[in-house]
Amino acid sequence: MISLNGFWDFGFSGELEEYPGADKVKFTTSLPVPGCFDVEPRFKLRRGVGVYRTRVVTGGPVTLTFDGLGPKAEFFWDGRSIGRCDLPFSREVLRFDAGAEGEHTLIVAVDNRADDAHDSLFPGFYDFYRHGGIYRPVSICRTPDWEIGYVKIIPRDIVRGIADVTVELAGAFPQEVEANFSFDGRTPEVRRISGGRGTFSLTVPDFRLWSCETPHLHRLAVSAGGKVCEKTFGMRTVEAADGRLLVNGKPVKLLGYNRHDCHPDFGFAVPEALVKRDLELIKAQGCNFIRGCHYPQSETVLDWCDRLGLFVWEESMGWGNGELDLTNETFRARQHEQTRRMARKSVNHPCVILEGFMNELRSDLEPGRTLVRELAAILKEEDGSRPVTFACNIPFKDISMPEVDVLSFNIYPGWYANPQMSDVQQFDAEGLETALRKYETLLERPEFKDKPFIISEIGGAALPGWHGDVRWTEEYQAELACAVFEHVLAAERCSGLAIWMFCDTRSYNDYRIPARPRGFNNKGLMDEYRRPKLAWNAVTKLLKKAGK
Ligand code: ADA
Repeated sequence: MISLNGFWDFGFSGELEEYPGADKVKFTTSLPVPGCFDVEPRFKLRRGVGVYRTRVVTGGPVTLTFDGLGPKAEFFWDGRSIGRCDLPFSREVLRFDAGAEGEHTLIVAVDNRADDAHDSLFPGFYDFYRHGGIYRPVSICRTPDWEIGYVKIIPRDIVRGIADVTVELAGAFPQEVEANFSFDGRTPEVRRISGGRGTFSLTVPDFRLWSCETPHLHRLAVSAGGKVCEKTFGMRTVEAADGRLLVNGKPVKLLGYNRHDCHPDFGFAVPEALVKRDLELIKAQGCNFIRGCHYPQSETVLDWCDRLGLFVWEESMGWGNGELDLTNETFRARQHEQTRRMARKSVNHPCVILEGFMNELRSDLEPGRTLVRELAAILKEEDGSRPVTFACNIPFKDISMPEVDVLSFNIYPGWYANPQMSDVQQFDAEGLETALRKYETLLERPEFKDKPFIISEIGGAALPGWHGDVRWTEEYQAELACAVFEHVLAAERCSGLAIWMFCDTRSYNDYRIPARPRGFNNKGLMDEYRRPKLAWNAVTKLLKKAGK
């Protein structure tokens, strides 16, 4: 496996012309991969086709892997198109014949031009900037005749330390092969794999539980016929039962933030060291949870949450999708595919305790409910060991929540107008409490009684450095955030909170996404460069006092 990360030649084909084809582009500079071209000073926030080029020495059948890019792309090998990407943030695996041994040219044409088609997974009206680039690592290898293509480890019994291990072989694999399963470098257990697939219940020797407090990780090396595949995993269980979220059989309260994996200087290609720092800040504050909004997460995020002990809600892409998207066959097929790929990619990460999709879809419509049912079924089929949810912003009108395991509300009392609080300029603690209680009456419905409940978004904006006691000031935001944390800490029926949001994130400020001064969603408790606002410090104090 060769990493193709590094500097690639780059040429920009402007926004007005038709895309001329990769071979007609002038390569004027070099840019880093992973990276987003529209954060570079020369191309800042420009729309067009960014063309990346590199040279690769190889030959014969190869497997080229992109861990995530977007919003759209086409791939060319020696000038010939070898595939497209319409699933932003998803892993793309291309298998093709690279031709004769020697030097070859790989071109990736990344398209961030306006695209509001109803089949698009990343149209321009979402409330987070549509950066163009190769967001995540790229690698290539010579395709072996066959390989251990997939290993899924599902902890089943955390008293005796038993995990169900599924192995799938890929390529021209032998019909019968002996496989060795070695945990943490110990003497292997031997099983036979017939027909390229098998599931085995195996005991993890001297296992230790994974939890937020003790994030112990184990390794499993599977080897068969000279091939090896190694995975890291954790022993822990997650259940939604009796209205509670249980991790390792014990009720947990999730406390944390929505986090966009984004930075003004790097777009969606946030360097590993910065990702690590973000997550450490959240953990050090006394929180235990992030909602990775609103797309499949990078391996960097998930690896670090595994190690640090932070719970993660991971979700496939969606943002307020309405009827025209929900009834578009291509859109639905892309949702299915992205959700399936996400589940398979993340299955062994113990940090992922909730799987979701379709943030704030029109869950009051029949096509919305059908899609929720289909996506939940895909997650159950691929994984089945984690509760499934989606963030609902219309809980009183919704018809889709009965299809999932956990109820998650995106609600904004104290910010967006609502019956209790429209026109209120100063923070009204009583109004907030009344509004929250009203939402919680929904939990008494018989079909919801046994489902855990989470506040998946809540918050208000503060312009960094803007002071006073009315909306948009740091003081107002701090009062709101503290009141919400206090409410959730005291509310028995509430299994979690993800404040909207960790830090300010680039968006737009136009007719479709108005009230985004500076072009940012300003509801971060930190600004976009991770400088704390008053609310961050106030919440830190509050959590410390609460013993977190
Ligand atoms: C929604 C949405 C977020 C963000 C938020 C806001 O609930 O899910 O992405 O746009 O509202 O700031 O209004």
